[in-house]
Amino acid sequence: MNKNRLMKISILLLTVLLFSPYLYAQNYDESKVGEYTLPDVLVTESGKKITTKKEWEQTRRPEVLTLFEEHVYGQFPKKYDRLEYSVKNEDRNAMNGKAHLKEVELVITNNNKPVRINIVMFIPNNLKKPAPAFLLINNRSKRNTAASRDTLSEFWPAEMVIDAGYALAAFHVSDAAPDNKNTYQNGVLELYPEQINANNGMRAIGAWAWGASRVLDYFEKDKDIDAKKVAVVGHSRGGKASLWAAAQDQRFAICASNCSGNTGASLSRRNFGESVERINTSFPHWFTTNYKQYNSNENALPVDQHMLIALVAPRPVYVTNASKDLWADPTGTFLAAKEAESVYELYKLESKLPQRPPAIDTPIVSPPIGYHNREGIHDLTKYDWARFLEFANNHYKKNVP
Ligand code: GTR
Repeated sequence: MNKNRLMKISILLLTVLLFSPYLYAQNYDESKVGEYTLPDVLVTESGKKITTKKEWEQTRRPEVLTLFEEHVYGQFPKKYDRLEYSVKNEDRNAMNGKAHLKEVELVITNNNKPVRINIVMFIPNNLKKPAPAFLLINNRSKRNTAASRDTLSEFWPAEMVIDAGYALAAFHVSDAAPDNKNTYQNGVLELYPEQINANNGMRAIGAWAWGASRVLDYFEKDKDIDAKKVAVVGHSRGGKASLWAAAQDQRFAICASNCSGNTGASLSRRNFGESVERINTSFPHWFTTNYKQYNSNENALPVDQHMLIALVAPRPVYVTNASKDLWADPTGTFLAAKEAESVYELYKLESKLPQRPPAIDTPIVSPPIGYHNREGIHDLTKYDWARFLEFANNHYKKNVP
């Protein structure tokens, strides 16, 4: 290659590098959001209007679920050969006698390939019957959910949850799929290798949600847990997975999705904060290959995220934001929750959400749709958990602690 050509190519590459942050610059200006039209959650692909819960359950719900599988999160294989579990560590007197600690290893096998999911769980000792539970899909440090309780993290305030009369469990996303674009296949996807090259194949977020479902399979065998009262909780990328888990697995009684933002609880078509192109570029291993065709092309999506929230209906769903987390688009999250109301209405469940986004720290903790925009940064805190507890109490009609 001659010198001149090399020089030209270098200049071009340098320019692209220099300007790439601008190519992905995100909008934070409400006046620049522009117009958009959401797909109607209650109109089928063939244009039929859905007016009853029967039509929703028989026609539109399966259709919407398939659209999300096909275009966004990928297939969700339900069959596997075996699930075995063993209690690796146990302390009946944990938390000064308040709780029963169990560390359980699940081994799920399919086609002779195993995946291991480790669960840490605390169960209140003073309950006479199986405990309702919260399950966190932990996307952050394992220290947050340490059985030793030597780090008391707000991300998983186990003592507070135990005091409120619920069991608390967690598993780490890396057991199901490492959160890495080069290694995410080393986990659940080894059980389903056909997914890897499929354009609608499962990716990391799908694998994390799948992991949550397997923990629920285990809960059904654990007499300490009331498997009919399990809330699945996730923060941010974990909150995208908690919504997808609750959409796919209707055994989850409640879903909490904290600061889940783009391709979680906030609307993709709203041009504010993180975009589909940005998320697909930063995290190519989270969603399907098909999803990449919606980069800068959100209007072509046959779904938007209000429809994911609606898939949780009639079960209660709680979505949140933090005031300084504009990346996750608080307004877009609130609007998505509002748009899901029409499906709850088919079940005669009246949403208590206000017409406009509520003020900061003004939570709506009445089912079926909970929402708050907490003062502060992108995080999962005691404030968030305390609201999830109130919401669950309201749903199960327990006294608020
Ligand atoms: C960000 C990502 C968000 C959210 C977040 C997190 O970098 O853009 O969509 O998932 O990470 O998981 O904390």
